[in-house]
Amino acid sequence: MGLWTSDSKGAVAGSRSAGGATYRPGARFGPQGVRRISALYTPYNYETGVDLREQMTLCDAGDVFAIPGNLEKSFDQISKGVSHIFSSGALPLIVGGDHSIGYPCVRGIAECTSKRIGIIHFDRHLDTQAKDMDEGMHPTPWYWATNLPNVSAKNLVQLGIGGWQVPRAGVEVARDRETNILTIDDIEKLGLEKTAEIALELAWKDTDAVYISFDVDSIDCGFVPGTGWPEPGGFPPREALRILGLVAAEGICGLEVVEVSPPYDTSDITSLVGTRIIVDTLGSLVAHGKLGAHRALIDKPVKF
Ligand SMILES: [Mn+2]
Repeated sequence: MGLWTSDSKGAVAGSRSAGGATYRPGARFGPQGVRRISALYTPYNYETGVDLREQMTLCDAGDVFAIPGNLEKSFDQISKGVSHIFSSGALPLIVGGDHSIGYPCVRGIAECTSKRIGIIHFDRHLDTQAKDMDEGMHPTPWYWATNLPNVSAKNLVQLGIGGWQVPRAGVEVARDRETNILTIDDIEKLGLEKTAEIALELAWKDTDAVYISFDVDSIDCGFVPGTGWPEPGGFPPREALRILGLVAAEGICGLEVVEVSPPYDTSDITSLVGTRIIVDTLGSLVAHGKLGAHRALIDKPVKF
């Protein structure tokens, strides 16, 4: 790692950590897939008129090395990388890796600030149980992240949850801790704008920053075959991107895109969705004047 410069406003870092996947592997190649297909894109968005190249220096900080078979050491590596990027003033944009990285990514930011952080989480799965297979696998990140002193489960907003892959152990924790869950059915009834409004209200209630975690499996598996736990019935990509743009408009302290698994992908379309999540978030931050706002949070910079 370490390719970014002090004047950069955004740093993309990959995480090869994929030891938290419980069945279908391959998310360690997610950063490669997103990098490869990102060659299709220009920095300019026609609908909004935003040209990212005019607004920011975007730097690829390389991959965080994970230690195969050792989740805790991998998590330490990831938190160090994220806190280093965040402390530099750059906005961390993390490409996973499986969803177990949600915990060390949020921890890396939370350690650099005394401020309180909310989380907006796109997923078909709750990911709130303490352990899976007796380890902190990919259904567990929010159990651990909401144990952090400045991250409350009451500011965790979980969008798109549903289907037949939500372990009941996670349901119990989500209810006990009072996370905020909107299923696909809820969102269909509320509409996209109202959903975003509710998500912002809950994630920002008594907090100073919001982190976005985007699991690509929140999108209907017909559009994202390259993922660990595909599940029919999720968001159409257009609707997920619309909500994402609306919630990013208030500013973020970091973004992660997880569970892109290129070995299962077809024509790189899942990696392409992953790329859109990053550029659409950046486009919204630029359009709403929120790029760089996260720097006000840094009051405990981490030095290595
Ligand atoms: Mn998921």
